Amino acid sequence: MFVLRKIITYGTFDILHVGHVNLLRRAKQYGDYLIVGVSTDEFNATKGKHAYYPYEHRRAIVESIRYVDKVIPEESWSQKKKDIHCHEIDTFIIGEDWEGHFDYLNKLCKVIYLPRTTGVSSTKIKLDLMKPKD
Ligand code: C2G
Repeated sequence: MFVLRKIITYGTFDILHVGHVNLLRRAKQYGDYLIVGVSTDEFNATKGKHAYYPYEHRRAIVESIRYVDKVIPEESWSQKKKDIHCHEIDTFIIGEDWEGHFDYLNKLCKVIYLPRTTGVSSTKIKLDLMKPKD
């Protein structure tokens, strides 16, 4: 019987760039079904982040990515255990900038930290676009 290997990851995914796409593509290689928890605007505020795109846009953009099978809202730091349980997740994956922060989930599922893509970030894009054209 074929068992669906389910993966979950979370993030803001503002101003989508190749770092996000690399993470999602590599995460999908660990299973068959990838769920992405996209941070709501309210949750972003608790992360001290103000996304350029509102949640509805970021959700629609992430949903359109071929590696992504389902998007759920990320509304709190504490929802991961419930998500892993109710979506029957086998593997939690996130970028290594979070190394160690989610080890507590390894009682429920595999926890994997993937290398980040260097040289690109939404913040860098915003700063570069603000620079006067030479
Ligand atoms: N990422 C990456 N390389 C980059 C930028 C981001 O691999 N150059 C990864 C991050 O490590 C993360 C994902 O892309 O796994 C989404 O990044 P963000 O949108 O910045 O997510 P973040 O604000 O870190 O939110 O509960 C977890 C948080 O919601 C994660």
